[in-house]
Formats: sequence, structure tokens, C-alpha cells
Amino acid sequence: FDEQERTVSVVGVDFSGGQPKAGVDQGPFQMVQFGVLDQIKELGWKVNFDGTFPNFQKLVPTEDPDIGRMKKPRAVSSVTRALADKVRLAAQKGHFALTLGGDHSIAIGTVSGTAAVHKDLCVIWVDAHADINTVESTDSGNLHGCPVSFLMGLNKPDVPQFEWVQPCLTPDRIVYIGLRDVDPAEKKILKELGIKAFSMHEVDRYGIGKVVDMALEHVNPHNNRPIHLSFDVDALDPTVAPATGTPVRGGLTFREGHYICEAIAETGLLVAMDMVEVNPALGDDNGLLQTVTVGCSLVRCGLGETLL
Ligand code: B3U
Ligand code: MN
Ligand code: MN
Repeated sequence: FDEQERTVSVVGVDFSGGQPKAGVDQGPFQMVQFGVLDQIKELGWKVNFDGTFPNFQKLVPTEDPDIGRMKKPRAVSSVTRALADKVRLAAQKGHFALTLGGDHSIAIGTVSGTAAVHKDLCVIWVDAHADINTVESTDSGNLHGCPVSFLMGLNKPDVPQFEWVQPCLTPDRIVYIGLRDVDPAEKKILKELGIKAFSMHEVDRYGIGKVVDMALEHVNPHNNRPIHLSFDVDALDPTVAPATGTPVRGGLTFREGHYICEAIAETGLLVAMDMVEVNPALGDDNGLLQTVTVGCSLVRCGLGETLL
């Protein structure tokens, strides 16, 4: 980015239809209310924010019966499709695309949007979950467990409602950090496609510094690919980020989460970041404040905040 003209386009996605728990649609509102936009400005960015809430909720149809195993397919499709356009336009202007979720199904839109502009894009997916179920392998039917399968084109062509999605990711251009709750069908997909994943086991073994080095080396061997960081707050340990829909014990520490964002920002190659699954309706007031606070500080690190 041009040092003088660094602009962040922020999109708040008030959407929860990729999973069953209400409240995650309030995540963006809470992070904005907490001051994330001013904090980003203090880091020297210009901020472009379309702050009309409800923003995406109005695209959600009243009737949305299951299709096969998929729950709320029309809602997820129309929201992610509109979001893909917004993110693509931001990327076309040369802006950093910051998306505040919302549940993780919205990454169908964000990654589609950045990949349409940055042809050589790679994705770093930080999550307790692999989110790579296909529309046939998903047990829950919740589409926040499926975005990666859409982005990689793992579903049969022309999944109803999702015909618009262009596969834009290959197995060598995505890497996971933080996994610890992966379905058997997902393990099979990861293995068969040879997708690199650093689970909590590898974080324990090598330490976060080495894990991030190895992750970057894998998706970005020549340090020239633009990076999209999709950060699910449930990657963090529930003691650090309790207000999320599917907390899983044994997650990243506060510093490990921040280190990931700092080290990726340091590459100078980060072009987009998603901060998703912050659900202010879950947990007590303290847990909510803790989770919103950590969501905002991870975003700041992704945008270049350093300790010194
Ligand atoms: N893999 C399970 C559980 C899950 C995925 N993502 C979250 N939970 N947050 C599923 O529903 O596909
Ligand atoms: Mn996720
Ligand atoms: Mn998750």
C-alpha cells in the first residue's frame, strides 16, 4: 500500500444465519461501539465505513426452508453475494478490506471478493474448526461450517442458491492455525487434498513463532502473494474469548492470537482480514467485554499495531 493513502474499508456484517445462535449479528455493532474505527485511525489509516445497521439483515428472506442438509441457504447466499461485491469494490480501490462478522459463513463472500481482485491470493484461516464441510458431509447443516468447501470448489457444481460462487482457492493457498475440533469427514478432506494445518498440537510442539513461520512459508514461499486473514475468535481459548457460539477448550492464548496477527501484518502482504463469531449475546457482561476487546485488539494488530 501507498504509505500516504492507506485506507481501510470496513464492512460490518450483521448476520447470524450460518449458525443457529442469535446475537452474532450484533458483533460488528459492538466492536464499532467499542471504538475499533477510531483505534484504526490512530494507527494512521483512513477509514471508509458504511455504518448503516441493519446492513445485511434486510437481505434475509422470511421463508428459507432447508435445501438438502443446508440450513438457511437463501439467506447465506444473498448475504455473502452482496458482501463479495462490497469487498471486491474495496479491493479494487486498493483498500484494505476489513470485515466484522457475523458468523463465519460470510467468508464465502469476503474471500470471493478479495480473490477476484488479488489473483495470487492466499488465505490464513485461524479457527478451532476447519469449516471445510461440504454440503453433503455437514452433520449440522450450519453453513458456517462449510465456507472453505465453497471457496475451493469441493461441492458438486451448481449447489442450489450458490451457483454464483467461483472456486478461488487451491489446496496450496490455504493454511490453518488453531484447529482442535475437526469432523471426521473434514479430516478426510484435509488429508486427501494435502491441506496444511497447524492444529493446537503443532502450536504446543513448535511454539507459535515457528508455526507462523511455517504457515507463511507454506502459502507464501516467495513472499509475494497477497494474504487474506480469516480470524474466527473461537480459535482463542474460551477463557480469553468466551462470547462465541462454539467455544472449544484448549485454544490459543491471548498472546498467541495477537502474535499471529502481528507477524502476518509484518509481512506487508496482508490485504484483507475478517474478524468473525464474536457473539455479544453469549456469556456474562465480563465475558462479552473481554471478547469484544480482544476482537478489536486482534484487528489493530492485523493493521500494524506493535508493542514497541
Ligand atoms: N464442524 C461442525 C462444527 C463447527 C464448525 N464451525 C463451527 N462449529 N463454529 C459443523 O457444524 O460443521
Ligand atoms: Mn470458523
Ligand atoms: Mn470456529
